[in-house]
Amino acid sequence: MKKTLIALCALAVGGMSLSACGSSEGADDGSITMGFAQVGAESGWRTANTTSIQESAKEAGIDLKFSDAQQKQENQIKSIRSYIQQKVDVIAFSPVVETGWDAVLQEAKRAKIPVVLTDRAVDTEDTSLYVTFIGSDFVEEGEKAGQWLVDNADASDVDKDGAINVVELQGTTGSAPAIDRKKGFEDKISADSKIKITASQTGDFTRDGGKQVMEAFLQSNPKIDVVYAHNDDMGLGAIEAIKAAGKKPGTDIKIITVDAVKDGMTALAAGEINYIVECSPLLGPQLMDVAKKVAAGEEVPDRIVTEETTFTPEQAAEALPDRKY
Ligand code: GZL
Ligand code: ZN
Repeated sequence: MKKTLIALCALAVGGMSLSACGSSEGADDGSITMGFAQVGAESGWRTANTTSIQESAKEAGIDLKFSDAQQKQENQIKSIRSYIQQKVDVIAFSPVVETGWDAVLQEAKRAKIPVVLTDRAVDTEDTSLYVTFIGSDFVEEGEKAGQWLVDNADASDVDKDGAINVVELQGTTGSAPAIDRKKGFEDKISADSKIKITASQTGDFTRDGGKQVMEAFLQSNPKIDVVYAHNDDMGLGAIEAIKAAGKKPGTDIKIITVDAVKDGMTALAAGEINYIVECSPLLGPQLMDVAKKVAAGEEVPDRIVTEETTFTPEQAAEALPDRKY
């Protein structure tokens, strides 16, 4: 039987199946089995987040089953259902969008499998559907970005026309970071009537998405002073488009992004980005700590906020050598 099972798994994994391998009928040797349904591999942040989760599971001795949903909600739901069937001890996931989870989370609840949210939140009335949410405060990240622009308004009106025209590259439509980073930014810039968002569109958190949308913005908006990108990857795509249009990123057009992954910090240190708000992907250790507590039936806080900061070009140059991702 075992041999067949392994062969079957090898086949399944080869076929990039969503379900994970091995059975874990409530392993009674005290070890914990976790099913993790990841969003995808859309950005440098996501890759670092996946590494943190996989490495932390190994260090914690937790048996991790992992799936990549290619940013599709139906794939994440399929993965969660397969983890329920495999009777894992705990399910964790980063919901690609905020809504549409109640049914599958009810199924996990009926199966008495605790669910931990990481990175992104779900928008549900029934908070009994998950044990805790470990992740950043995205509204605060948007506020930090907006506050920087208010504090640096004059220098950001690069065409000196008295108006600061901002184009916004939004994250994945319907995702918590896209909704909240927009909200926080708009709250802060409302303090200065010179600052206006003249165009806003999703680049789906990818470099290519940011590049394509920025190309369109450059065609249709003669006056762009600032780009606000909801993540570094879309900001890096925008830099390619700005350069192709014969303009200097960071000088002719100011750029503000969120994440602070290595490629973003490198562009920041080079002055092609002007400000980055950090969003830490290193959620693995906290997730494994929560999983152990939950498995032991211990109380855990219902919200765990990750610590993060902001970077100017000078601070990026200083921080780069020690950055883990
Ligand atoms: C934020 C995370 C976002 C990152 C993007 O916690 O959900 O998704 O900011 C990533 O880089 O794609
Ligand atoms: Zn201007």
